[in-house]
Amino acid sequence: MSKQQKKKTKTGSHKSKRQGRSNHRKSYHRNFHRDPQDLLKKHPEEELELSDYYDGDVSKLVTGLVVSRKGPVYIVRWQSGYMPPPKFWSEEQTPLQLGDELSCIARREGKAAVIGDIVHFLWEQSDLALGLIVAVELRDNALVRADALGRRPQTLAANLDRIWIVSALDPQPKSGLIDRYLVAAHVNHINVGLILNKVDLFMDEEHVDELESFLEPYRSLQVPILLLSATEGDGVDQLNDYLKAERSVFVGHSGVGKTSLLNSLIPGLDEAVTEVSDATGKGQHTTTTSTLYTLEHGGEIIDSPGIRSFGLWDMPPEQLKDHFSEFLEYAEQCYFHNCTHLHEPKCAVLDALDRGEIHIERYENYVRIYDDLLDESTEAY
Ligand SMILES: Nc1nc2c(ncn2[C@@H]2O[C@H](COP(=O)(O)OP(=O)(O)OP(=O)(O)O)[C@@H](O)[C@H]2O)c(=O)[nH]1
Ligand SMILES: [Mg+2]
Ligand SMILES: [Zn+2]
Repeated sequence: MSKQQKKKTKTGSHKSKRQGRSNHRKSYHRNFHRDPQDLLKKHPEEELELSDYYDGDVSKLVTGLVVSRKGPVYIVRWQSGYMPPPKFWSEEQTPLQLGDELSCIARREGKAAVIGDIVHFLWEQSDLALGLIVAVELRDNALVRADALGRRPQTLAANLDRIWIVSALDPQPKSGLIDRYLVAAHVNHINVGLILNKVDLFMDEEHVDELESFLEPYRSLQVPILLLSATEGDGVDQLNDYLKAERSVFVGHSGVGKTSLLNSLIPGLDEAVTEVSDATGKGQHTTTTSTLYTLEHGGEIIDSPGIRSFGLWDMPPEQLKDHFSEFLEYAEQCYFHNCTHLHEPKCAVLDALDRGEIHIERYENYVRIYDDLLDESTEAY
């Protein structure tokens, strides 16, 4: 098998209502080992199901960056490490060079790898792949959500500089989703930016008002807000200025134009996009796998599948308030030091809300998310 390229399949994903079991939650950091060589020693060759090719020499570990995943196969960009000897390659294979991408499968701790992870692998020929990932480098950060049942963390991408939350007036934007992303990014110390795409469709007066009222709650937060048109190219240069110095990810509902933005940023890229459904007003979940692209002038951007909802992971309800950044300057003046800003007397956040200094929509989303988290944490077994 030679260099692998990734193409999208069109299978949908089904998510049912979340049923939180927060007591079962475990830190996702637990799986990671600092020293992959220790890991190889811990799990002998037989346990890793290695072929005879691997002779127990841990210096044969190779390092790469996960740029995509499809089922059990990870696409890894080879970054450094041991070059396999000529005998490794079969007759029909062309030996890879550093920087090339190859298919890998994973064993043991390697299975925790996600897009953006630095992984350690061994050269290992199999039906599916050329490499076997056995360890994942500790992450700087990760975008994590609760899985559909709310029982496990689902890591969407690792080692990010910025999350671009993409929306459009069509499909209808949901500020609740944006606020959940903002919280998840804040928890993990990842910068954010808001993109309002498809502005070419919303230039008339009526839509401009709608657009402004949608964006208003976010205007006072310290986050960049970009109004763009992926299809017309408006504002794309401004976005490029951010992207070129960072590794970032486009997230949001299906149909908002994440892949279209990628297509406009990378000349010649022609990834599949699909119209928003007339019947439901929603996107059609065209992108099904996250993929990392390297931009010509620097920077890396990950296109991700549109999501229906985003459940916060490992968030005790009483900590939520710390991740609504505009509350923080007032919270110090609340009478109770552990004020939740929900019902307490002498609450400085509620006073600021009354004075219009905190946006009502953001506050209402805070209450909604708080209630959701409370439901999860008190759910009976
Ligand atoms: N008018 C207009 N249409 C756009 C723009 N950007 C995207 N679209 C259209 O919106 C539809 C959805 O775009 P996609 O790029 O597939 O959206 P996506 O966010 O990648 O969707 P998923 O992959 O399903 O998550 C397509 O029909 C695009 O042509 C834009 O700036 N203006
Ligand atoms: Mg897409
Ligand atoms: Zn308060």
